[in-house]
Amino acid sequence: MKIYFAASIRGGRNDVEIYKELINYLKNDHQVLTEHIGDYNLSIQGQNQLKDSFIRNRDIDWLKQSDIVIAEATNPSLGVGYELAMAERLNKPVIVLHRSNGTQLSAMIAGTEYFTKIFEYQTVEEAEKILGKELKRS
Ligand code: 6IA
Repeated sequence: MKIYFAASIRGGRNDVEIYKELINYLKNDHQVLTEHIGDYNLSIQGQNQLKDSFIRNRDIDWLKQSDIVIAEATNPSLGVGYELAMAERLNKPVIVLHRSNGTQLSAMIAGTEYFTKIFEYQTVEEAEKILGKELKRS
């Protein structure tokens, strides 16, 4: 399956280690189109040579190509919110992961009926179990 993994970049990179672990887990059985999300070097300084419009259009193309969108939404990110709204518009299956000991998930995500698969987790192992189970189903 082609997976579009969405997570915070300019919203803050505190959870990059978690993104990396989840992406590596998904890569065992699937193609992750957005591997760079788990890349330490993609910081606020990273990819500065790329124009924002290029990044945006490339990401939307990938989102269109994907079979499913998986968002780690603990660290609030405008980009992830935008991608989730786009996934809804394109009718893509969506899984939202959110750490219970982190922030509170935005009402605009938690309150959107389209997002039926929102999962709270605490450890990466727990998140992997959720993803394993859900991806078997879809
Ligand atoms: O608002 P945010 O930056 O937190 O948005 C993060 C989301 O938007 C991610 O799920 C990405 O798919 C997408 N996104 C935002 N910025 C980039 C990017 N480079 N490269 C790829 N995808 C991105 C930004 C470089 C910048 C830090 C200089």
